Amino acid sequence: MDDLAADQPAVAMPVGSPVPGYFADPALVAFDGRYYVYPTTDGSDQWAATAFRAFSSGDLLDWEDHGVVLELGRDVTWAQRHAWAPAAAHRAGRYYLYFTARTDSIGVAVADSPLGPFRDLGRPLIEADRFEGRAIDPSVFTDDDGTAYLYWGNGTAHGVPLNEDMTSFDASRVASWTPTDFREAAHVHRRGDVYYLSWSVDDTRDENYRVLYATGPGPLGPWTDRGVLLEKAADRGILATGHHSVLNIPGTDEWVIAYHRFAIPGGDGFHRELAFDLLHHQADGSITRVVPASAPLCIPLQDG
Ligand code: FUB
Repeated sequence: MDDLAADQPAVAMPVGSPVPGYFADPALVAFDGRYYVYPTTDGSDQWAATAFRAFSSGDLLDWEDHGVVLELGRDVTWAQRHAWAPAAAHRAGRYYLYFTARTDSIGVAVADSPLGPFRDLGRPLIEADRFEGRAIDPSVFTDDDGTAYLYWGNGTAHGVPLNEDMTSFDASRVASWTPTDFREAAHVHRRGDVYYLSWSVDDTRDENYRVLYATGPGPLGPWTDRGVLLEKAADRGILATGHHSVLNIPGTDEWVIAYHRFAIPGGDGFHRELAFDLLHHQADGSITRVVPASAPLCIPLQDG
């Protein structure tokens, strides 16, 4: 780890996390035969991180740290702090990094490689107060027809098709929902004809931070509640499991949920660590509630 790690307090390092260190809000994706994870860098009071790092892996187990790929202030002139909750997407040879900054706005930066250098739009993609609730926690879902959708929100969840350029959208097409107990981190994935909206409940500083989900017939709902997807395993010291992303391992029916939890041992809402688990979809459209594991997960990724 380099200079950013030096800012982290001298709490014992976590065990059992695929990416050692204090990180949260993982966006787990597969690009061009390799896994990438883009997290929030944690370990500072009030989540004051100023940069985004990227990690890559061939098997989900061994991760290479590629360092900072986007730095607020230097690369993003409209924001200095609170680099939170990135999301990544790929279209036509370009890579898009969506991110929260300033605690209330969402930006997007573009690169020719998953590792940057990312060029920011020069202004927020979603300004604070443009839509109901706080503009944080972007995530991207690309449907089978190639249409990409952006989701975000705190207090209210929003979703909208992105334009072809991936850096704009028609505001009149924004759909908004208040899923049960919705706090933040709306995420959509699809398996077959079923679309899944999942989201985090409670406060990331509370050990009960958890993930609920709903299903629907399309990427913008309407949504039917399906209950808890992921919650703490307090008996094993696994707490505050939330702010996730879901990845279908390309070419398979294997699914992985990436999320964060209080770092083990000694973590809290500002000292979180990443965790991965398998997701098991059922024929009736439900997903088996995740039993959070303590051990790292390894799934080699084939080229393609
Ligand atoms: O990491 C900073 C914030 O904490 C995120 O934006 C929220 O989703 C919560 O995880």
